[in-house]
Amino acid sequence: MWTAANLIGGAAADADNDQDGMRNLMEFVLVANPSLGDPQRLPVATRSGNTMHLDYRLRTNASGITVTPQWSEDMVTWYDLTGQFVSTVDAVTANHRASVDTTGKGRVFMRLRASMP
Ligand SMILES: [Ca+2]
Ligand SMILES: [Ca+2]
Repeated sequence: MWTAANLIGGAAADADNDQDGMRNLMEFVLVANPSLGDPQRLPVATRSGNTMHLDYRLRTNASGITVTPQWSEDMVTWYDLTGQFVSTVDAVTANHRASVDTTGKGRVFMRLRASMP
């Protein structure tokens, strides 16, 4: 239904129809448009003192899809974080924040990983 409504009926979850760098599954969980480049839906990383945050808006009705925030120092080995609920936005979306302590670390990268069975 979501793929039909967004003009990508039958497209694979790992395809990037609009070539904006977000695969269709990520477009779905971030409530983005799979047929239109919409970078404003991407997670935003900020740093406050020795803490790095990743803020993102998630679909709340994406049952069966697991979204895991992760961090890495080398973009090879990734470690899972627990995203914290921040606030409800509307009937189908909510804001979340994941944080990592950067004390003693070199570069810190963060990302979201979405997977479904
Ligand atoms: Ca895309
Ligand atoms: Ca898009």
